[in-house]
Amino acid sequence: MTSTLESTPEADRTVREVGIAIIGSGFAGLGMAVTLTQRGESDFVVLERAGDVGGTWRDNTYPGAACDVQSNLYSFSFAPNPDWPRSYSEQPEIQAYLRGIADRFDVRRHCVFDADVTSARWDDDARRWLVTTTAGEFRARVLVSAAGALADPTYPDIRGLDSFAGTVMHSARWDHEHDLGGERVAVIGTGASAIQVVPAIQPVVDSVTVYQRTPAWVVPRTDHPVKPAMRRLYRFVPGLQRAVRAMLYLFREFLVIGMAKNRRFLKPVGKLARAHLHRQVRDPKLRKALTPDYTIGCKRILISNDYFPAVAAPNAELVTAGIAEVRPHSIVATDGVERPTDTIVLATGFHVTDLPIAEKICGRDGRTLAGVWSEGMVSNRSATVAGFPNLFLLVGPNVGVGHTSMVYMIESQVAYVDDALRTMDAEGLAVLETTTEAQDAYRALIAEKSKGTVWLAGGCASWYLDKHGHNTTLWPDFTFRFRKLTKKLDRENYVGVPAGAPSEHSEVAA
Ligand code: N01
Repeated sequence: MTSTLESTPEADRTVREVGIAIIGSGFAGLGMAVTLTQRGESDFVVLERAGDVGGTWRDNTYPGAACDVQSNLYSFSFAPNPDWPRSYSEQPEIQAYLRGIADRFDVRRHCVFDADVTSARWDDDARRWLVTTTAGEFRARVLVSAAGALADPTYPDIRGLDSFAGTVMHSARWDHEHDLGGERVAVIGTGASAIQVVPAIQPVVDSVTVYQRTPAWVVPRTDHPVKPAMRRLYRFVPGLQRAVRAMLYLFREFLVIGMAKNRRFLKPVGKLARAHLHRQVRDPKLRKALTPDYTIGCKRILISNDYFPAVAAPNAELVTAGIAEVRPHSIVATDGVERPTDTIVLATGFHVTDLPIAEKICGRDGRTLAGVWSEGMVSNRSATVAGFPNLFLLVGPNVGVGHTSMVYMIESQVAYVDDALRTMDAEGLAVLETTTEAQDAYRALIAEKSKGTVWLAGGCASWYLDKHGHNTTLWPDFTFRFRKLTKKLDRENYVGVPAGAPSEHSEVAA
């Protein structure tokens, strides 16, 4: 099998044969690509809709964008970086890290940039995925979707938003050409993105109005620069950085006890958040408006030292009344107050429970993944779906985490997918497909683990739950349990068709 990677117009008209097509080059896509490269697999492409690697860390360039997990943990275990300038890195450093990974592990030569996947269809006769992109067509034995869950912004359905005459930008699609200096800016949303945007822009704007639907629990950010001596130490004693990483990991896993097992253990975290609010906000009315009425942890716990001071600043206003309508030069709240506005920042999140990539992937019987998931996302071990042979999902259903590093989960998933690919090779399988029974069992496992957790019973609405109130996004347990569950392919939950065996669903049980 050959893979022609030159992106010449002539090549674009031909269908390129590849072993594995990976969609996306964020942490997940890169992690998969590095793993394949490391074991000598070279017959793969990484289809990237943008012009560079990085995924969400390439796209989220809003002022103040930073990670709320320490970099010693929020990085690949196989590529520690002794040179992180701060304990919690900012977006440019993380993006530089990911670009460095692509270079160091020679992944770029597999990347096809500006290749937006418009459809991926399983051809049961050919036993191949036919992947159509804006940079040409690919026929792949295996498709790995690493398109990400925080990839496609959600634009709110607010009356009159289209009629706004000023600038509207989503936090994930920041317009750096637009100068906010001296403007009256409205920020809609108070999630992880908003609480980073608001303090970053508050000092330069004329005024900032924060439209809050639900207040967030916010705890202090224990961020600090990493001293050069410490960086040297990390460089020469890598075991030290590994030890710090392990400590951070364990500390964060303790939160799961409170979130998923016994709510009592969340009490100290709640106290910390209340004390933080009290210390930073003196005005009792504002303090009350910023106090959540749901259990801490139900939504993502946010970390910030400058959000509350920014909202309490003289040129800031917190609006808790809903938005009635947007007019060409103003926003009218449901209490009737109209506020003149020059720019609207939508910090309104992403399509997480309705992943847009799912609309583009068509399985054996012609149904899209979105169609199969219309009543909620289902999978076996968060990675495979019955009816979608040779398809593997990274950062798909029930892999999300609110308390620790997503990179840990991604590495668990990559190991699982890699074991599946090795199994296919070792057994000479043309097709590997999970069973509906395995999928049902996994759904039941997730439902059982989710019962009584703070995400389901914490008294809030969040993007962790789908429209039916089911947890289809989060892994509701310790992350080491996910790693154990996905350490090896659960071969008994798959049907494999050997190469050369008759096509027509000639299922050979494992
Ligand atoms: O998005 P969100 P985000 N009218 O969905 C509000 C990761 N992340 O971009 O809470 C008015 O959390 C909505 O209100 P409500 C992280 O995983 C990580 O902030 O639904 N308001 C909410 O306040 C995070 O969880 C970092 O009532 C509307 C906000 O918009 C995920 O990204 C940094 C509205 C959306 O919050 C998403 O965070 C940033 C409407 N019509 C992000 N619609 C790190 O540091 C929505 N809202 C790693």
